[in-house]
Amino acid sequence: MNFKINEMRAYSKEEIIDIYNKPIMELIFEAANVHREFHDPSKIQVSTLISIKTGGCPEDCGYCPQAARYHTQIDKNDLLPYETVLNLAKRAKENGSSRVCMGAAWRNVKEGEDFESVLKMVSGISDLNMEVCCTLGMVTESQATRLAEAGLHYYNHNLDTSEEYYKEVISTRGYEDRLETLNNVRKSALKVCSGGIIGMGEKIEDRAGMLLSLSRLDPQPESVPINALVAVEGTPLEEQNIVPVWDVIRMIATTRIVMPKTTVRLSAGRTEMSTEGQALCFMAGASSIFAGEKLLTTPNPGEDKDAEMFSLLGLIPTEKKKDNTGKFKIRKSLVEAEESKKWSRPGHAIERNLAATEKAKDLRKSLKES
Ligand code: SAM
Ligand code: DTB
Ligand code: SF4
Repeated sequence: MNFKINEMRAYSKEEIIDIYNKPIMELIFEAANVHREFHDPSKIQVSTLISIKTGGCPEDCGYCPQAARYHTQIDKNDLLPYETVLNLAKRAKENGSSRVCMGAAWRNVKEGEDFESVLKMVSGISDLNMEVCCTLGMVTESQATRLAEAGLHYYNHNLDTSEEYYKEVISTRGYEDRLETLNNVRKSALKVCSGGIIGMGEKIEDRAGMLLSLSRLDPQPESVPINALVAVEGTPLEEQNIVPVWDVIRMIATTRIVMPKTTVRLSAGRTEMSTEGQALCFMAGASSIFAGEKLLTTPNPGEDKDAEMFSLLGLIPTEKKKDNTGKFKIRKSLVEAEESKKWSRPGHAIERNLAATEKAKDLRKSLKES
């Protein structure tokens, strides 16, 4: 299930701006139609965030309460113990989540004890028959592959905003670094989760620019989180106004139209939204949320409130997608098949190599389909 852009309409930035600016009822109607074509509108995917390492981050992302250089009131912690994380994941499952997303306030993943612990957590949560996602900062291709082999399904790494506005928000790493991480994730068997934030002082052009960059990734991301800025005291963006709900709805609808097959997640900012506002986001194509009292460090509507909302709106939380642990076994044999291909002498159509090439093709096909 890869969303190749050549199978879909590639929108220009101007077209994306025009979609965003459509009369709101037209926009919601159009997005709802696209949504119904590719998704079941009665289903909602529920993920729970676990902040496995909180605060003390060396980066300067202007929105982030976890950057060490800002003076925010958060409870910092080093990497949580395996048992604590597994218990939190079990609780999330009991409360109806089908996926856990582990977040770490790291610039990038470093080889060593902590990474080995994260791999063990991934494996443990995957064994609970839950989907697992991680957001750990920048990753290399080999780290992404190791995460996939441990049982990870998704890797989240956001573009956050347009390439132009990005420099106003973050200086310690560039847009191209983000794209490189997404490329590394894409080369592994992991699914790509990448989106951004609105309400950081950006223009509509920047919102469209971010959607342009995301929609031109080939394949497009399987998951796109849309966050409304949670303006946290002590960060450079502390004085930003609450994002108008209509902007969130427009952003969700536009994302749905330009990336029809992607799962659009209504992410941070829900505490500021009414049930009616969220209902319009679901109508416009959002089909996933983060559950629980807390996102990583900031508040989120609790599970009870969401259960009430789902019941009112007739939304049914989805089960975990079919188990694809086998996929990683397939991946290993794919690597073996590719290696045996490398042993071939150019021009010599040795039977074994032909067979290995065919096998690799089949395996690649089944990987794409799963
Ligand atoms: N350190 C890792 C990284 O930057 O990739 C992972 C954690 S980071 C907190 C994950 C994402 O959360 C960010 O890329 C940003 O989109 C989102 N985020 C962080 N602070 C936020 C805030 N105050 N409001 C909305 N979204 C926020
Ligand atoms: C994403 O796009 N939003 C989530 C998840 N991916 C990691 C994080 C939101 C964080 C909001 C601020 C906080 O709670 O610290
Ligand atoms: Fe660090 Fe991630 Fe926060 Fe940026 S968004 S400061 S990288 S935790």
